Parts: sequence; structure tokens; C-alpha cells
Amino acid sequence: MWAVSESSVKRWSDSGALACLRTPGGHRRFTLQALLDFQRSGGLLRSDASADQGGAPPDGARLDLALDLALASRDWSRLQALYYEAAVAGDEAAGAALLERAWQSGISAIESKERILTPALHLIGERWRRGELNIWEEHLASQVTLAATEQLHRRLPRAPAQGRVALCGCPEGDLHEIALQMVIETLEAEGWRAVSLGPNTPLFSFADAVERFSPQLVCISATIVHDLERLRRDYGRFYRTARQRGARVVIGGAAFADPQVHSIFIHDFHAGGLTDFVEYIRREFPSAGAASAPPPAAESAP
Ligand code: B12
Repeated sequence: MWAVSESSVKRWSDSGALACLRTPGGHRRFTLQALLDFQRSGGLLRSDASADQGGAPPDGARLDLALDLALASRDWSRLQALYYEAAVAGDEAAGAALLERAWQSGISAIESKERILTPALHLIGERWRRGELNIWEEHLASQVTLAATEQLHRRLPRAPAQGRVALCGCPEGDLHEIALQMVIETLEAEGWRAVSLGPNTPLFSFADAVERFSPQLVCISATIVHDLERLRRDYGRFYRTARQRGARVVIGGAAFADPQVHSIFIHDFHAGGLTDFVEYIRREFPSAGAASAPPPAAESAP
């Protein structure tokens, strides 16, 4: 964490500057709070820490420290900023590590998605719009996000399968697939089989897929609308097919803020985010278990 030698840490703890607990066998144990207190009180700076390494701690160690502090104090804007830096730099390992450590510190996968990734991506969009970010940086950030969130998702527990199927996709002309992936991961954590049609799926084809998979749920994520008239034309058949097959239709995404788009997409539920979405599916499909709660912070990594 501070890139100092073991003997420095022993010296600080023996002098009482860095509080420690002793195991029955005499080993030192440090609570996160004790480390943070020591750091805040300036102990690290006053010590001969830099001399151990012949200078200031390396960037990696400083980043680790910043992340630990932000996680310990649930400093969401700092966490967003740290994630933003990793994403725009195309640093998939750092993005994945941030999500992993957030999980270990008791932040649920949904909370990470809603309170860290989403605002960071919105900021990326805003900076791109203002000409402060290059398109390639936005592309890198998208790739990092898709990979990092999937990496964590693969390692998390899932509720037992209930034999339920959800069909998910973005309408034709919409290439924004990150929210879609978040929805799919959320469903899988809840024990659903989520069939992804991916971004840019024509609605008439969505309707065909409903006939093929007979899902209980259809989830549409729309960020932008490409051809409003075409959507208007195709949506009617899609919705009728979904209803006839007994599927509920859930919509979400920035495109539905437009009243014209909203009025075309007749739906059963309009999700503002993932939290209200999970509440909805748990309420409407009650036997689906819950697996998205994080472990207690004291527990070891999953
Ligand atoms: C990444 C990105 C891209 C990437 C997408 C890569 C990928 N693989 O997905 C690329 C580079 C392809 C792209 C392209 C374009 N983009 Co773009 N993009 C973005 C950016 C930065 C992030 C999008 C994102 O992933 N957000 C994160 C998600 C998780 O947040 P969210 O959508 O709000 O979703 C949350 C909730 O709404 C909800 N939710 C969403 N959907 C659903 C669905 C269900 C069922 C449920 C339950 C919940 C749910 O859950 C999420 C969880 O928090 C946004 C900025 C922004 N404000 O979002 C711009 C943004 C959306 N893009 C924009 C634009 C203009 C474009 C282009 C037209 C640019 C161009 N001239 O080429 C193209 C259009 C491409 C196309 N045909 O779709 C504009 C749209 C403005 C507008 N309203 O018209 C934005 C807002 C940027 C800006 N500030 O101007 N983009």
C-alpha cells in the first residue's frame, strides 16, 4: 500500500504510531481504520518511508491508496473519477481491479454499475460532446467497461435457476450496448436465463425471437432512436406478439426521456435503473431468488 519495507511497518507499530492487534501467536494485525488513521495523522509522510524506496511511492501504490481511501469512505465521486481515469486510459486491469475491490469492500454489483460506472460513462459522453475527449478514448472506455464488468460478473454467485427466460436487446440503429450488458448481468445474478439479441436489432426480428424463445420477460434498452417512423411501424406487431405469448415488456434507457419515443413503446414497466428493475422482477416473479447482495464487508473475497 505504501511501498515501504516490512521493518518500517514493524517499527511504526512498535513505537505505537500505527496501532496494531496481536494474534495469540504474536503476529501483528492492522485494521483498515488504523491504517487510515496513521496515514491521515501524517505518520507516513513523517516516517522514513520514502527512504526505503529511494523516493515517493510509485504511481501504482498511490493509486491503490487512493482507491482504498475512496472505498473506505464510500466517496462515490472519487470512485467515479478513479474509474474514469482507468477507462479512458484503456486500462482494463485497473478497471476490473477497481470493481473487484469495490465488491470485496461490500459494494454490490448493482451499486457499482449505478454509482460508479454509469456516472463515469455519462461524464465521458459529456466530455466527448464538449470536444475534450477523442472518439478513440470513448471507444477504449466502452471496451474496458464491457470487459471489466463481465470479469466481475463471472465470479459472482447467482441465484438458483428458475427456468425463466428473458429476451434482451437494443432497437435497430442503437449501438449503445453497455446498459444492455448490465441488464443481462443483473438478470443472470437473479437466476434468469438472459438471451441477448445484442445492440441494433430490428423490432420485427425481436418479435420473431419472442415466438422462438417464449420469454417471460422482454427487456429493451434504448439510448438513441435512429428512425422513429420505422420503430412506430414495427413496434405494434412486436408488442402484440409479446402479449400473446404472456411476456412482460420492460423498457429503459435515455431514449425514453423523449415523450414521442415513450408513447410508441407500450410497456409493462419503465425502469429508471437497475435497482427498481430488480425490485420489479422480484415482485412480479416472486420465486426468483436474490444473489446480488454483496458479502458482509468482513468476509473474504468471493
Ligand atoms: C459509450 C458511448 C458510445 C459508444 C457505445 C459503445 C458500446 N459498445 O456500447 C459508441 C462510440 C458506439 C457511441 C456512438 C454514438 N453515440 Co454515444 N455515447 C456513449 C456514452 C459515452 C456512454 C453510453 C453508456 O454506455 N452509458 C452508460 C449506461 C449504463 O447508462 P444509461 O444508458 O443511462 O443506463 C442506465 C439506465 O438508464 C438503465 N437502463 C438503460 N437501459 C435499460 C434497459 C432496461 C431494460 C433496464 C431495466 C434499465 C436500463 O440502466 C443503466 C444503469 O445505470 C454516452 C453518454 C451517456 N450520457 O450515456 C454517449 C451518447 C449516448 N452518445 C451520443 C451520440 C450522439 C452518439 C453518436 C450519434 C455519435 C456519432 N456522431 O457517431 C453515435 C451513435 C451510434 C448509434 N447508432 O447508436 C449522445 C446521444 C445524444 C442524444 N441523446 O442524441 C451521448 C449522450 C453523448 C453526448 N453527451 O452527447 N456512443
